[in-house]
This record gives sequence, structure tokens and C-alpha cells, in this order.
Amino acid sequence: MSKALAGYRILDFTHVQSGPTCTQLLAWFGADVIKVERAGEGDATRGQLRDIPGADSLYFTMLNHNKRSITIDTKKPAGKEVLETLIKTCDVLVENFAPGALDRMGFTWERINALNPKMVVASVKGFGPGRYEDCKVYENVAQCAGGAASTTGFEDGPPLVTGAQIGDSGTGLHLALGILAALLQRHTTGRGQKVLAPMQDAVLNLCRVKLRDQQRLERTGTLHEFPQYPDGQFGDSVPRAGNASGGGQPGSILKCKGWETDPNAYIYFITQAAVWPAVCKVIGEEGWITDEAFATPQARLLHLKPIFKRIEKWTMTKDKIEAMEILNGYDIPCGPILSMKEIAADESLRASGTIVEVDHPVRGKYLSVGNPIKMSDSPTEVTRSPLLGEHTVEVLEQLGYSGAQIAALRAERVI
Ligand code: CAO
Repeated sequence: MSKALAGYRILDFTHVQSGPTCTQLLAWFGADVIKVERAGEGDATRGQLRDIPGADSLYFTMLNHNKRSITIDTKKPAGKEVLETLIKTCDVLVENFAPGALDRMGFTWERINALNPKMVVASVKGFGPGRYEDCKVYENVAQCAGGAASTTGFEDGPPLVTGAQIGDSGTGLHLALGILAALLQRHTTGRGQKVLAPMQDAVLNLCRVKLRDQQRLERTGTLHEFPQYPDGQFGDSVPRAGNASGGGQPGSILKCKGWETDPNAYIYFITQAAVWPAVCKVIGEEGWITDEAFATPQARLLHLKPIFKRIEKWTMTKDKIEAMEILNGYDIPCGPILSMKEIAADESLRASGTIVEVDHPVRGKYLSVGNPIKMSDSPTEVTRSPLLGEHTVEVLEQLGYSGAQIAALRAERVI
């Protein structure tokens, strides 16, 4: 079966996490992704957080499936020539170097555009234009600068970063979308363009509900669905909301049977207005269906803490899966807190290809997250990440380099 991006060639000049997640998605959609790495060293993540001596780390393998790897020293003149040839033959260049690194290498936008006017040049940077534009940025810097950390955590605790890699993988997703839009626009303009996804901006985009709340707070001085209401104080910026729901349906994380010893024996419980009578029936508080203090969503906002305490009295009598099954029977939205161990063993995620087992010649079998986006006409088969420089000769031959030229590049330590 054909793939959505079959025929597109991506010059993948990315490293660490944000850029590689973007190009991995493009590879899963069928693009030919050629990852350019520094000769001898490669992407730093190959050696980071290693669990098997001598094997590419899971950090690297899980971010670089379905790609080819070519090593080139792009600071040497002969290496720059190879890069030029690649630029002329690829549709997209994706990079996430520190600001200015590509320019210092001699590959400014103007130069790339002159070499290949149809090329889309896509970049992740920590910040967009402005006072921080020259900064190097990692995941948690973006979470802090994008509004996630100040709004995450409990009201009496410090700001918290989240385990979801919204700064890196989140920005990679944004960049992939920009690349696809630029390729579509190229059909009408015939031109490439620059695509920039700053990590701060991507995190802020994912935190847009918090900017909504900032304005609500400024207008009304309060946020009724927050745990600070009705007894606590609000300051002048959106406070940390603990586990309160970010939307219009109050929710909370509640203990389930076994919580004393199992750190994940919890369930997220949402008191959606439409199923309030069902909630009351399940927990044995039918009187709350008509009681004025609880009957309307507005009235309930004044009593969320005692409401969730009472619901928790019920959830503590059930394990989280049992609770979910009972609640599903009433269409009450809820979510068990699943550990990574439980997720890794989840049969549905494995059947759908979201959890996949991959075989690697050095590390052997390992689990990874496959393509979370499912397409009926463009299925994804996850193949292992490339060894460093595994496809250098293959790609150079495709570019028209002769055996003698490749040997000369090797002798000069360019590849
Ligand atoms: N051949 C020769 N040199 C190469 C090369 C190759 N194939 N590939 C890269 N290089 C060089 C670059 O040209 C650069 O050289 P100069 O500094 O002399 O110009 C150098 O390698 C290192 O690049 P870097 O500064 O990007 O790498 P770093 O490890 O110091 O910084 C990071 C890493 C992530 C902080 C930085 O790249 C960055 O801020 N990127 C943008 C934001 C981003 O994507 N962050 C997310 C990372 S995932 O958490």
C-alpha cells in the first residue's frame, strides 16, 4: 500500500528530541528521511541514558525509527559539498540546532533558497524573535517559559514540570504540521518557505486555556472551578489548579482501593453535568439530585471539595478498573491512573500499533511508541532506528558519488 508522503525526501539535520520526533512522524507517513549526523559521534542521544553498554540508547532508538543515517562532517569543505547535493535533492530540511549554528556552517536561508528554491526549511528553536532568541533551550526551559510550570502543581507547592514532553515532542508535532502545510502551499506557489516552531510558543499553544483563565481572573477576580474557590485567595495571575479539571466539567483525582500501598491506585472522576443524577445514584446520594445545594452545576461549584470527598468514599471501596467499569455503565467520564508498566502491557494499545515491539541488531527487542496517528490509506510499519552512518554509502551512491569519491571522503574523515 502507498504511503501519504511517499516520494518526499527529508534532509533530517535534527538531534536530541524535538526535531527527531518531527522527522520520525514524517518517516512514518512514508517520507524518505535521511538523518545527517556528525561523523564519529552522531546524535548525542545515542549515548545518553544508556541501559546496554555499546548499544544505541532507548532515548535515541525510540525517536529515530524508519530513518536512514548518513555521517558527514559538514564543517569540512567536502562535507559541505555533500550537504549541498542533499539540499538540491531533498524537499525539506529540518533542523533544531542552537540559534545561528546553521548560518555559521554557511547554510543561511538565502543560500539554501538559492540552491533549491523549492526547499522547505523547518526549524525548532527555544524562543521566537525577541530578547531570548539566542538562547539554547531544553524541554523544561520551554515548559517554564511557556506557562505550563506556573500553572501546574498544587496551590501550596512550587511550580511543577509535567512528564509529558510538551516542549520537545509537542513542538515536534507543531513543526510537522507546519511542514505539511508548507508542502501543500508549494503546490500552488512552486516555492519553499521557512517554517519556525519555537518551543515557548508551542507550549503556550498547549496552555491556551490558562491564558483564557488569566483573562477571566482579571475580569471577575475569581475562578469558580479552581480549588482556591470559595474559601481561598486569588492573586493577580492564574494559580496552580492541582488536579482540578481545566474545562467546564469539575473533576478530581480520587483514591481507589489499595491506595495505601499502590502509588497509582487512583481514578480521575469527572462530574459531568449531564450525568449528575447517575453520579448520585452510584454513590448512594440520591437526595443530591434534587437538593438545592447540589442540583445545579452552579450550586455544586460552592461544594466541590465535600462532593469529591463523598465520591472518594465510594471509589475507595473499588479498585480503579472495577470503578471504571461501573462508571462506564452510566456513561460517567473517568480515567484510571495507569502506570507505565500497565500501559506497556495494554492489549488494545499493542493491537492498534501504538505500543510496538521492535528488534534491533545490537540491543535486541524493545518496546516503543508507534505512530499515534492512524490513517486508513497510509498504515505505519515501525522499523528500527539506523546505526550511526549505516546508510552513508547507500545514500552517497544514490546521489551519484562513485566508489573512488566515497573512498576519498572517508580518507579525509568527512564521512
Ligand atoms: N558536522 C559538523 N558539525 C556539526 C554537525 C555535523 N554533521 N552537526 C552539528 N554540528 C555542529 C553545529 O554546527 C554546532 O557547531 P557551532 O556551535 O560551532 O556552530 C555544534 O555542532 C553543536 O550544535 P548545538 O549548539 O545545536 O548543540 P548543543 O549540544 O550545544 O545544544 C541544544 C543542544 C538542544 C541546547 C541546541 O541545539 C538548541 O538549543 N536547539 C534548539 C532548541 C531545541 O531543539 N531544543 C530541544 C532539544 S531536545 O530537549
